[in-house]
Amino acid sequence: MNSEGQSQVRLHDFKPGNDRFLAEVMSGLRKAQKELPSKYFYDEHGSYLYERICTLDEYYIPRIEDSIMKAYIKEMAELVGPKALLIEYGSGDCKKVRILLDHLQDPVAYVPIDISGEQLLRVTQDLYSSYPTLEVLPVCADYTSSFKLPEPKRRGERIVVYFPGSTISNFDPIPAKHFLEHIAEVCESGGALLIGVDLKKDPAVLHRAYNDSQGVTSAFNLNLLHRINRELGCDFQVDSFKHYAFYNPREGRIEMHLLSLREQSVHLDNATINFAKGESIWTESSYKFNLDEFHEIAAAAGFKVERVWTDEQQWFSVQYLVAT
Ligand code: AVJ
Repeated sequence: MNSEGQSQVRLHDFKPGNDRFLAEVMSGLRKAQKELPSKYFYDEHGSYLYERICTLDEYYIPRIEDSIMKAYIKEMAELVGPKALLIEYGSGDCKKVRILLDHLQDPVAYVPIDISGEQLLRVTQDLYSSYPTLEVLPVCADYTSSFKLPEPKRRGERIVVYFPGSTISNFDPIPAKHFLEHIAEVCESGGALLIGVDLKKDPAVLHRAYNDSQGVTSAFNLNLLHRINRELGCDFQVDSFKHYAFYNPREGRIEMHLLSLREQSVHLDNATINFAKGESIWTESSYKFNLDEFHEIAAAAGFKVERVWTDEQQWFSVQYLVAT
């Protein structure tokens, strides 16, 4: 405890440097179909915009996931069992996990993992105020790369990974399988994964969710260019690009792009990158699954689907997968 009576939070820091950011931006912009990794959306302002997206009526995911969590939390807590070590990938504002923390029986520790270090410190403080006896071990990392998990003081009965919000949707099928394999290793046998998985639905609903009427998703997409300008010294004319999102039914995914409204060039680390008028940068994929499709991916990664909860319309699912 410090003089303000707040506990000193120790951040386990594996935050990647700007060199990795630059390398990934450069290689993405050199491809025939230009692309940028969606994980870079979440700087301070991007995280704020994402939180605003999550309050929009059109963006159904958080609302429905939350209703599923509330309806079935007792069953979920029972499956997780006592003395679990709870790890969350992409913990963000750490609000979703609270319902679990409120219902789990004596979890040994909670390990939030997020790329945004500032936010992680803030929310860890809040968690300590709400759950004074819970050991919180925050990890700042790009969870798609390897890092060492901190050791909790008490030994847990099992490791349970929480991966809500259908963040798995951002991975292409092969990386998705690899990522789930990695989680299966982290959980060890007997551990489990509680995951939010978005489902296929009327494309009109999907279209509205990624083209909201207030333009928050557009601002979220364009913020990536502002971030690249600021952190990598690039010179994107952000108002010469336009948010473009559509459902690709063949691939079963929403694609977000940034369209160049005119012929233009940008400069990045001594390179010049040219854009034709109408050319796009592909910034995000958000896959929508059938329950069978996801079942197959989970099985291929070493998970048995133990329980699936959905809403009445089957727009979203929360699934409990056990590592085999
Ligand atoms: C955080 C990956 C679940 O794909 O729906 C929201 C991110 N992108 N609006 C999604 C996002 C545009 C979101 N996930």
